[in-house]
Amino acid sequence: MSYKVMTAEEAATFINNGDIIGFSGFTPAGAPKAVPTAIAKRAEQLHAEGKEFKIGMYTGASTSDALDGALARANAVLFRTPYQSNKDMRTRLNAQEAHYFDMHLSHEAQELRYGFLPKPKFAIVEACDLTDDGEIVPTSGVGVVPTICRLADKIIVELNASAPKELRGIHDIYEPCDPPCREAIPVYHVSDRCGSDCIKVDPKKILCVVHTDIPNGSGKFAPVDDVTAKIGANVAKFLEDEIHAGRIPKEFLPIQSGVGNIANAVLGSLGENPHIPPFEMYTEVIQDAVIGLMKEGRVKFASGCSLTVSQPVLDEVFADLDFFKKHIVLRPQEISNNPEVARRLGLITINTALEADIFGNVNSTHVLGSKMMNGIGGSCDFTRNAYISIFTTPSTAKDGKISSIVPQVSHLDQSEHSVKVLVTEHGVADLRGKSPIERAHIIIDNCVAPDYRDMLRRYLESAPKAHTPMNIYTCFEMHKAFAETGDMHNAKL
Ligand code: 0RQ
Repeated sequence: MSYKVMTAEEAATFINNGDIIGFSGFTPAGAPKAVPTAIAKRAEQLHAEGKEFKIGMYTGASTSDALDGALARANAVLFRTPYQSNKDMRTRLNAQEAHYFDMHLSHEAQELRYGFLPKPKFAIVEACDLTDDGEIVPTSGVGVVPTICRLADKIIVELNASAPKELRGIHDIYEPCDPPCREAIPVYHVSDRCGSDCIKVDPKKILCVVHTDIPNGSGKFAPVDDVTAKIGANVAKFLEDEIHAGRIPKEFLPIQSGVGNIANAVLGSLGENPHIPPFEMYTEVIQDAVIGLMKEGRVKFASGCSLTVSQPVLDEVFADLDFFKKHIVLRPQEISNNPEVARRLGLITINTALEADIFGNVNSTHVLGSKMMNGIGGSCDFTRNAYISIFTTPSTAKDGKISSIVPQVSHLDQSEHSVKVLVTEHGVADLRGKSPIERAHIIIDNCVAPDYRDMLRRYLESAPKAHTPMNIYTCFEMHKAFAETGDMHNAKL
């Protein structure tokens, strides 16, 4: 290979205070690990010498502790976009020590190209293969890598031996032209391919190659418990009834499923339901449950942006690439989350709310309206353009001291106009074609935890009669009670 080979520490010396870096990957999958950790060490050394050192960071979505965690702990983050889910990064953002713009994942690449976001100076990308003529083959996650490689002045490649070169062929790399020249994205079926199997860059832009063999280190999912199992069963029963009612075609429609434990459990329930035919996924993160269902023939094909699976499951995929390359395609997030494609394919979208209100508005991001949890990720990309959009949430959090359903969401991510169905362990609220007052009654009766129902009914009665009844004096009483006493049961409603 004709590229300069360096250690991660040597590569990190290219990065200076104020530099803007685009990182590959999507979740820990496909994100570089050695160089970001070395940059964090460099930051700590420079800080110890009294020098300033912070970088601007673009990623596909969340990353690993070796990237987000290390840089956050080193206080080396100037700004961060579009999504994160790391404990230490979350602490920095909420302490206002790093700026964060939480944005729709499908928008990131085009906003970079449009010049709405400052251009990255460096792209630091993980690859399973790299050729002398500048072909970069990503590993298990794609994210925003085609765009950052094209826009960056220089590229540092982490060549990761833990991901086999034979992954080539699983990716479909496509970047649309920008308006006024954009054309239809030619994905008409979940398994359609419209791009290339690698990212092509000018080899002269490749600054150096760093060899690693660090695995993704994606965590395990929490085992399915009683609550998540009931949520999953409720979603599956709802979809089964929709097929019987003729509102979902018998051959079914592709599923998009969000991140986290609940999403993973819901998917498991869908797979187990004998009345739901084998299905396809058009989603962004392919989680453990999908791979299990694929082996059983319950998931026919999955299009995603990353393989966000636990290490044993990733090892299984790598061990049988002949099978999985026929059943999986990994795309850039601009395509996996594309509104045009989502609406064309007719996706059934299933995402998770932190809290919802009695009218169907959803907050997926902010605890008590102010503390950032993760970000919207791709949830709005899919929800707004779904065939049918479903939100799931356990009816309570923190041992029942928080009701996930409140009079008024403390922060709004998905509006009542986009949320069609709300599901908790207690039941399903089908909000389609319902007025705000009808929605309020259905949500309270079907989804709210029994011990919070009367409180919410009293709230609704206390609100002046109007199209969307709202008592501006008491709509945050439940949040206030939690902030003051640690328990929403103490709300004065
Ligand atoms: O707290 O971590 O201290 O235990 O929130 O909640 O129930 O474990 O749920 O792992 O599925 O995550 C919305 C955050 C749910 C995620 C969210 C507390 C609760 C717990 C986590 P602990 P659970 P999950 C496309 C889709 C936005 C992005 C998205 C998410 C912690 O799904 O980030 O949808 N979604 N992307 O105790 C205070 C409440 C709470 C609460 C729960 N009302 N108030 N805390 N918690 N409800 C994919 C991508 O974009 C990559």
